[in-house]
Parts: sequence; structure tokens; C-alpha cells
Amino acid sequence: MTAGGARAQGLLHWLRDGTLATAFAAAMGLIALFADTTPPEQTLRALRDAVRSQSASGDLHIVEIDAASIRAVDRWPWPRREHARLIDALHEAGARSIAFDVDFSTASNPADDATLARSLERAGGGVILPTLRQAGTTRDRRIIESQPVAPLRDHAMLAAVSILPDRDGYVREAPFGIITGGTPRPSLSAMLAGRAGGAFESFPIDYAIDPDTIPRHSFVDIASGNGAAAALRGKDVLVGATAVELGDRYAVPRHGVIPGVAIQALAAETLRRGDPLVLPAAAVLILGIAAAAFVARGVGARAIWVRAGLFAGLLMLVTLAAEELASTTAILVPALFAVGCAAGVAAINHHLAGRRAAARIDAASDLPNRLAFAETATQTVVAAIVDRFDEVAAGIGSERTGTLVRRLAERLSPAIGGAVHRLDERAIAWDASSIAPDRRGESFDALRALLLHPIEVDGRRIDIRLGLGVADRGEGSTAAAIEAALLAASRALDRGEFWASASDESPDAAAANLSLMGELDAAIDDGELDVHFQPKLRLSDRRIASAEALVRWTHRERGPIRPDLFIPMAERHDRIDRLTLYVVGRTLDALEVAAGVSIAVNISAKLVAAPRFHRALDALLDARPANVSRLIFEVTESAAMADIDGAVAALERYRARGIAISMDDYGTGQSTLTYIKRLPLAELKIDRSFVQHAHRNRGDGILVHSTVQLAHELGIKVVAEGVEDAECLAFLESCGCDYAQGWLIARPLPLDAFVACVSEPWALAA
Ligand code: G
Ligand code: G
Ligand code: MN
Repeated sequence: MTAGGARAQGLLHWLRDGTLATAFAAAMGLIALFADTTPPEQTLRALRDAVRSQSASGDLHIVEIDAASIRAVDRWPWPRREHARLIDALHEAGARSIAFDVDFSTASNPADDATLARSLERAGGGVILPTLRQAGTTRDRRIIESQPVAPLRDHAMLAAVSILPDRDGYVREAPFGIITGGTPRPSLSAMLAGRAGGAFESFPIDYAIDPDTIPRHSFVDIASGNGAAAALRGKDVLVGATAVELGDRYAVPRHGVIPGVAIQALAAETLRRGDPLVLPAAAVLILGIAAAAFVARGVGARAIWVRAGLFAGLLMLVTLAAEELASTTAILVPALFAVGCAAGVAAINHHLAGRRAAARIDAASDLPNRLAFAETATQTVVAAIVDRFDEVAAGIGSERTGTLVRRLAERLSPAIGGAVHRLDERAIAWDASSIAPDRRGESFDALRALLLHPIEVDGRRIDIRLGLGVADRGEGSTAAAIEAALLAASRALDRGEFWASASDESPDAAAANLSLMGELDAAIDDGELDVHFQPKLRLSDRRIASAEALVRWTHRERGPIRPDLFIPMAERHDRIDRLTLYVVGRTLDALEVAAGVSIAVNISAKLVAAPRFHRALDALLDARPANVSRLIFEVTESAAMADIDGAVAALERYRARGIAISMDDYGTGQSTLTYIKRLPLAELKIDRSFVQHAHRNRGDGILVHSTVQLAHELGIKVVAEGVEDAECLAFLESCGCDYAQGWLIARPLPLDAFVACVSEPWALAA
């Protein structure tokens, strides 16, 4: 990884924490506080205004100098006597108040000015006339303040009608008051609404109110004195220009370009509804930061966005309600921005966390993988390797091995009391730190017992043999301990032991195992290798009618060596054909002395179709043809499955020589009886993992029972192996099974003991 990449990773690591996501959100919110967030803020406001859209109160009417009025009078500026007529008409009709948004700051002819002044006086001095505060010319930016001319302002009240567009030209706010000529003066809207407010303070105009709903009357109609003014009795009246040709029009949100007098009216309507208040952005931001903390702690991307959305929606709703019910609005964007940032960072973190987690999961089995295990500080590692994994995989299909390993983990993990990790295809591992070294044997024995029963995958039952290796981490890394444990596990498999410890293994011991193979040849030559015979009981007459030859090796120094250690070694080191020929020879010897019985020899999968073995076997049998018809070859299912055509041909050759074929370990693989039909079988041995529980376990019982029936239909005899108790034997008899083999009948016996046992009827030992 590059330095920059590492730094970026470090930063992401930092932001992973919800607290830091919140801090980031707070910082972004503060930045937004000082940035110009007007456009989004206005968009949100316009959205709420659209929801709140409503009509004006109807108490405030506009008398407009509209196109019709201009046409009627046909002069501009209007003669001031027109205004005088209007005031008289309104006063007579009983209008509540009269306000003008018309410039009276320059003198017209003295007669008209006097007429207007008199009307103002008649109206009681309560008519409101405007003062203006505006830029002089485009070149001269000085502010010009203008008031109505002296005769008029003596009999009227003054109010400011200045309009303050925002920089983008939109009018959003209106002032409470303005200082004109050094005197603070209320704005027209404040005066109409009877509100006081600091000069230069403004308030947002409520554009939820539709300006089209403010009642309007044409100036000429009202001023004509024909009684039209009666409609304005008790109303507040605002007089101003709406005719397009008179200008005085401004852009506002939602409603396009509207006359200044309409803006004055909307501002007055706004104030009538209540004292407008704007919550500062900072106050809302504090709320937003609290919400950001909540959002950042959402578990999962969905929860994060739901929380953020909930906050945004709630904030909008509360603001909407506050605007409608309390004339209070708020600046929301910094708070919403902070929450958005928190959600964004939290969602990215969640995504990255998901990817990190996925990298630590084995997809096929859903178990945590080697990377995940190596990251733990496990003191003691146990690794377990599945024996003959390739054969198992070929049997069930490699796509099912993930499920197999998962089932294996499920079976082991309650006993282990922790998570099982998958190291590679064939190996799993777990933490055994809590088991004292002197109790390991005991605890592993418990695991071994768990594996006596086959594992079911998609309805198939698979017998699994494991080799366990245990290694202590010591000063090294967990990864190194995993390697050491794996090595010990493969050694355990090699030796036919269930488990081995990495620390037990001295280089001497490894060398000793290698030299063992050299000694096998000598052992065969010197007769150190022996063959025992395990009787098979014929159930029809309860006589020992058959046996299985099982090789035994008692080493001069090391004592008895287990066949499941040295047979796989002999297979790997190319000595299995010599060993098998030796067993066949000893079996032919036995057949000479044990009259009337047949004896089975185990033939390794490797040998079944090996030409060299066939030639050597032919030579041996040609020399000693006497009892070959009582010879049986036991072949495992996997041997036949690997290459069915080759296997069929090889087995036919044996049969042609008079040797009967027996299928060993039936049930642990995947062959069906229809498939087995292709093989020239005389006998089928049901694996002991099914037999042992057949009388107690319904599923096993059914398998044994149906196997017997189907085998009989195919003319194949059935042997049940691993019979250990009388109940089991009774069950087998009830199924119609032909032979029983197992410790209940007899242990594997030396030749003379076996011969003795054949001559007597078998009876259940008391
Ligand atoms: O009875 P015992 O625990 O020894 O048998 C252990 C394993 O060794 C069994 O699976 C048995 O089939 C196998 N075995 C015993 N003798 C021979 C033999 O002569 N040849 C082969 N290939 N396997 C044998
Ligand atoms: O795989 P094969 O059928 O060759 O296995 C024979 C093995 O089964 C030998 O190791 C033999 O000692 C063992 N065995 C024979 N009878 C019994 C029995 O009743 N119970 C158990 N657990 N093992 C048995
Ligand atoms: Mn066997």
C-alpha cells in the first residue's frame, strides 16, 4: 500500500467510530452556518409555503391605481385632488384606516396640494402617507430620504414603505421600521398591523398567503363617489399602483413579480398573524448535531438513512407547524447538512465494515476464515484436517464441501465452546486456550466420539475422519501457531492417530516415521507382520462361515503399530502391493486349515486396477490355486467410484479367477444400489457407523433394512459390520441380514484361535 493509501485508510479508520462521524458532521454544520446557504434554505421554505398555502384575511383591501384608473384620469402624476376624492369617499364609507403607497414627496400645483391637505384633515389626521428611502441614481449610490411635502405631512401619519430586495433581487423580508431624517419610523406594514419593532429589524414575509386573495378595488370606482366605497366599511385600505406601466414591481418567491403595494399588504398580513420570529441556524444546528449522533449510531445502512430521513422530515414538519401556529420559522440547512454528513460518513463506514467482514468469512461454508482467526490472539490453536478430502469432495460434489464443513463445524462447536474457523478447503481450526494441556486428550476424545456418526449433506451420509493438531502460540504469532497446528494435524493423520501436538514432535520422531517404511520390508520378510482373522457369523445357522483378514504389526521396539498408521503410509510409499500379497498368502494358508469358511482380504483402492498387482497376484494364485474359490476381496466404494469402467473390468478379472467381491464400508459414500448393480458383487458390508445404532436410530434402521431387501433382490449377500451388542444382532436378524461381524461375535483372532472358533457353534458370551 502507498503512504497516501495508508493515510487514507487511517483516516477512514478514524471516522469509523460514531463519535467521530458526529464530530465531522458538527464541523460541516458549523461551516454551513457561515456559508451562504440561501438557495436551499429558500427552496425548503417555498416547499413549506406551498403546503401552507392560504388566503389573505380579507380585512385588508387594496385600492389599486390600475390600468383602468390611469386611462380614466389620463394624466401622470395624478392631480392630487383625485387622491383627495378617494380619501373623502373612504372616510365617508367608514374605512377603518387608510394608507398610501404613493409618492407625495414633490410639490404639485398649490391648489391641488391644498385640496388634499384639507381631505387629510377631514379624515382626522389618521391617514398614513409614505416616506421612502432609496438609492438616488445608479451612478450616485447615496441614499435619498424623502417625505411627503409639508402641507400634507402636517395632517397625516408617516410610515416607511421601503422595500429591501435580497442580492438576487427577490423580496423576502420587510422592515419593522426605518430611520428617515434621523427619526426612527415604523414601516407601513408595522403601522397597519399596530406593531412596534426596532428600526432596521426585518421579518420574513409569509408567502404562504396568496397575494391574489387580497381584495382589490379600482381607484376610479372607489373615488367616483357612486357608493362602491361602501364595500370598504370597517376595512383597512392600502392605496397603491398596480398598473404595469407604473413600474414598482418586484420578484418574490412562489408568486412571480408582484406590485410593491401587494408586498406591503402581504407584510401587513404577516404581522397580523403574530409576531414573526426566526430561530437562528445555530440553535437548530445544536439539535442537528444531537440528531447526527443518533444517525451515526444506526446499525446498518438502512437504519442510518431511515434515521436521517426521519430527522429531516420531523424538522420540516415541526417548522411547518411552528410557522402555521406560532409565526415562527427557522434556518434549517446547516442542521440538515450536518445530519446528511453524519449519515453519509456512517453509511460509508458501514459499507467498508461490511467489506472487511466479508473478507473474513469463507463464502462456501459461512465460517470465519484463516484471516479472521489469525487476527485473534489465540494462545492455543487446534487445527483439524479432513482425511481423504479429495475423495469426499469427488463423492458429494465439490460444491457441497462448504456445507459439509459447515455441518462439521456445527457438530463440533458446542463441544469446543467457540467459533470454528475454516483455514482452507480441508482444514478447520479453533481456539483451545481454555483447555489445560494435561486435559487435551480427554477433550479430544469427546470430539472423536462426536464424529462416530456420519454427517448428513443433502440426504447423503458422509463419514469423516479428522486428524487434529494442537500448537501453542508462545511468543510467536497466531498465524505461525496455525501453521504448526496444521503440520501436527497432518502428522496425526499419517500416524493413524486422532491428534498430535506440535510441541511433542521432535525431528527424531519425524525421522522415525520415515524409517518405519524401510522397516516394513524387513518386517514382512522376518514375519514381524502378522494376520488376524475376524469371524463373520452366518445368521441363518449361527455358525462362523467367514472372516476378514486384518494385518497386524508388532514392532520390535515400538510395540504394536496401528494399521491405520502404516497402511496409508504403505500406500503412499508404494509398498501396499507387497503387503497385500503377503496378507493374501497368509489367508491362503488359513484357508487350508480352516475348512469350509471363506476369508476376505482388504484391497486398497489404489490396487484394485493396478497392472503390477494383477500380474503378481496371478503369479501367486497360479502357484497356489487350491482354495481361491473361498477367497473374497473387500473393496471400498470410493475405489469403484473413481473409475467405474476400470473397476468393473478389474473386478471381473478377479471373479474370473474365482474370487468373490465384497463392497466394504457401504453407506459412507454415495453409490446407489442401481449403480452397484454394474459391479460383480457377491457381498455388501454395511458400514459400522450405520449398524451400531440401527436398533436405536430410526433412520439408520431404515437404511439397514432397505439395503438388505434391495441387495437380496440383486442376489447380493449382506454383512453388517461393527456389531457390538445383542440388541443390534437381534435387529439384524429381524431384517434378514446374512452375516454379522463385530466385537460381539469376536475380536480379530490369531489363526489358531480362529480355527478353533470355526469348529464350534457360536454362542453369545455371557
Ligand atoms: O482391524 P483394524 O483396526 O486393524 O483395521 C484398521 C483398518 O485397516 C481397516 O480399515 C482395515 O480395513 C484396514 N486393513 C487391515 N488389514 C488390511 C490389509 O491387509 N490391507 C488393507 N488395504 N487394509 C487393511
Ligand atoms: O474398514 P474395515 O471393514 O476393514 O474395518 C475393520 C475395522 O473395524 C478393524 O479396525 C476392526 O478392528 C474394526 N472392528 C471390527 N469389529 C468392530 C466392532 O464391533 N466395533 C468397532 N468399533 N470396530 C470394529
Ligand atoms: Mn474391511
